[in-house]
Amino acid sequence: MTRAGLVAVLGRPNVGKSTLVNALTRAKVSITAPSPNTTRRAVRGVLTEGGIQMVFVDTPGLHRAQSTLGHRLNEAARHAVTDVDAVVAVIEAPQVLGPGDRTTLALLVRAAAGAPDLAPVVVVNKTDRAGRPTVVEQLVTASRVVEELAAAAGVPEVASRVEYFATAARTGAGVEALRDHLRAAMPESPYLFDADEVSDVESAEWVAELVREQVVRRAREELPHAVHCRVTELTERRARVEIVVERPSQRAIVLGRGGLNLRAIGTAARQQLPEGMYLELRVVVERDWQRRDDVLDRFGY
Ligand SMILES: Nc1nc2c(ncn2[C@@H]2O[C@H](COP(=O)(O)OP(=O)(O)OP(=O)(O)O)[C@@H](O)[C@H]2O)c(=O)[nH]1
Ligand SMILES: [Mg+2]
Repeated sequence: MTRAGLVAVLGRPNVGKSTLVNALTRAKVSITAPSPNTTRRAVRGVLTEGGIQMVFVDTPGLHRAQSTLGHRLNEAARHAVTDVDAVVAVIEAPQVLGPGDRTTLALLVRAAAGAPDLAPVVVVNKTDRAGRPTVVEQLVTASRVVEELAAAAGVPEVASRVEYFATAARTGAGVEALRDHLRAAMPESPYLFDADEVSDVESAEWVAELVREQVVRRAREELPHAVHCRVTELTERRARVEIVVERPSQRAIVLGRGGLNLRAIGTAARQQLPEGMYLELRVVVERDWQRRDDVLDRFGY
């Protein structure tokens, strides 16, 4: 009998959830960037090895939503913890534990309380950016907060089920130990995905995501939030992608002087596409799309 299960990865924006899911699956299944709210839907990354399949659910960062899009992102993350076999709450070592981290740990406790077989895990990530004492302190603080939250929720016994790991997703440190622990938590089950699948992201969506990753990595402040990418044509030889922004001034930023920024975006994205594929980019303005339910529905958020 094979074993298979779902592992939801939660945390506030920018703690390294997507980087961690990529490291755990040993593939690039989710885009990453230094700005918050990079992940916009629950992306599933699959690892099948030795008769055991793990499906990691990367989620949008939990945050104080300021737009309709933001509310939908939080909703997607909260929804991802239902019916899973393990929940990984990610916090980061170099930052003081804040309200977003508490929300994350509270969700972990709640998910574990409702499911006695669920494996609850806390990961302190970015250990490469903090000294050993800081990492240890963060682990201790997290476990104290988990105890408080579990006691307050009337389920103090849940705290003793939580396991703690420290990782540097970017370098891979600690990832193997975490993967081994999660693998052991997978129940007997048929596979949930075909054994050779690595993610649930369709090729058209992936091309759009690779473009958005490059736009966001080159942008600052509010621009990353204002960008949506969609594929308008996709064949084996060519992809056309529209970069949607909210205002003409943002269009100018994405284009850059003489279109240089857009060209750099295209070059970097194309390097990750199949050899010889032609990529055509266009920047279009759709006013205030982040706040409009009709547009969000159309964009699939
Ligand atoms: N130094 C260091 N940086 C990391 C590590 N893990 C992730 N990062 C960086 O942190 C930034 C955010 O990483 P993501 O994986 O996109 O974070 P996320 O939690 O998925 O963010 P959202 O999707 O916005 O919620 C990127 O610049 C990553 O390269 C790590 O272990 N060490
Ligand atoms: Mg992410």
